[in-house]
Amino acid sequence: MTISGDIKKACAREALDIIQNHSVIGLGGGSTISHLIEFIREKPNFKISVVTPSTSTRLLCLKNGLDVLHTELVDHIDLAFDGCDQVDEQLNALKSGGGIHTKEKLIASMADDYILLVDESKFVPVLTFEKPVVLEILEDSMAYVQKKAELLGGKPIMRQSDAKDGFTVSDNGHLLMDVYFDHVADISKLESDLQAIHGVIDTSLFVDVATKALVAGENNMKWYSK
Ligand code: ABF
Repeated sequence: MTISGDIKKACAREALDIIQNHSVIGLGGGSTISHLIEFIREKPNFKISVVTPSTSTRLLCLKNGLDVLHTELVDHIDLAFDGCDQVDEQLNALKSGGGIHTKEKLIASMADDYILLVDESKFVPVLTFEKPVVLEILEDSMAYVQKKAELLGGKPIMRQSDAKDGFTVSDNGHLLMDVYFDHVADISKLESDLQAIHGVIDTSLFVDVATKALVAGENNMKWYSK
């Protein structure tokens, strides 16, 4: 199913309505967030400050005249918004885009609410794991984490960068490992088992992280809360 940009725009516009003026908001990545940034710019006399883990989102905010704060100086965020690849009915989510999930989870933990903005094609009863769980790992732990991920039933593949014909390095200077799972019986257990592997910095499985989700369909919009 191809999702029209109009659905993503409608989702972003609905999200705009809950942002208070003079608040500090977190913005993740993806096209829906890009629409939200454009809508914020269009709102007259609307002054908000942004915290973001995403370089492309930071640049887009600056180009749109938004005030972007240095994350290291922020200890509280009113609302944080993000996209994801898939979210289930318990608001567990899988994100596997740019490998910035470690910082995305930091932003989420700082926020009173962490809200996923998705089109209905991404809202599923149970996560299907068509996309990999991404691990940010310490370089020294590569072979060890690969072995542990295989013992958990995963198929680990180090993320390669064609440009540098070597391993992709995250914004934090660590390596990224894409782990594919055919089937996951217990998402919470998988997340805690992966987190327990020494060398794993964080995973792109968001279990008990999102507090709300806004799901946009062709003709409807639905809010979900934890
Ligand atoms: C990002 O949002 C990634 O996790 C994910 O790939 C992307 C999807 O957002 P959208 O559907 O709005 O493009 O955070």
